[in-house]
Amino acid sequence: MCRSTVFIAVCFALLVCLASTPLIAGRVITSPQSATASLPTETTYPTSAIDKIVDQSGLLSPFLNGISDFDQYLLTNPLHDGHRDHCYSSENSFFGSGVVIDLDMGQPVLIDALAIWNGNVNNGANPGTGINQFRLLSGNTPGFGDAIDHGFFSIQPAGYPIAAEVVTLPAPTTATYLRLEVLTNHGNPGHYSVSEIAVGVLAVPEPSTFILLTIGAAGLLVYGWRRRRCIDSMAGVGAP
Ligand SMILES: [Ca+2]
Repeated sequence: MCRSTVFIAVCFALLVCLASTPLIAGRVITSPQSATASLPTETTYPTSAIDKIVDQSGLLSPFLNGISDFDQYLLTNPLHDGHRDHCYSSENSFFGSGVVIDLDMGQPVLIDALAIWNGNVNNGANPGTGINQFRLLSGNTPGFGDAIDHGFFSIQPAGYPIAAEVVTLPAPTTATYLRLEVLTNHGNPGHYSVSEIAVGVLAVPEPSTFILLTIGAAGLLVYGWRRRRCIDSMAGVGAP
């Protein structure tokens, strides 16, 4: 087999690898676009509304939404202040009757982890309100008719100030919506609470970027082939 043929075969193999391998460029931390809860907000504290879990309220060191690296940010041990105005606290916690929190990412994204600052409302006085066990679902329709069940998880009672706990999905999944089906809290008989939830999103190049990369690789392949052919041709000029 001549050298130019080998060169073309190698380049073609690399091109096939490029075309068939998802290019994952890292994991960023992102707030869901919005959140809803099946239970109303605690009547006594109407400011403890569900939108407070997706607006970075209470985080002592905020992240750049959709830009900060998920792992690097969490390595700084970002804390939450636990203030009632910066978290969600439910009116009651009648678990077993479809208690859910739904998160809307606004568009399909490749999700592989959650960062949860659990509930410990009233500046650290109520760790029993924090979420204990929950089931995680994802989907691309608001009604979760196409839901994927990612299984059951358990998170620890929050200390004070509140540190994040990372929940990693069994496998990355593309979804617009996430649902936490809250099964138990850490013992408070009246309410459950959560301070903040952010999502770890794997960055995948846009299709247009991917096409440009592929075209570029194909161009390099052709250029290299022509250059190699030229070199082979020149080497053969003086041969006996
Ligand atoms: Ca918050």
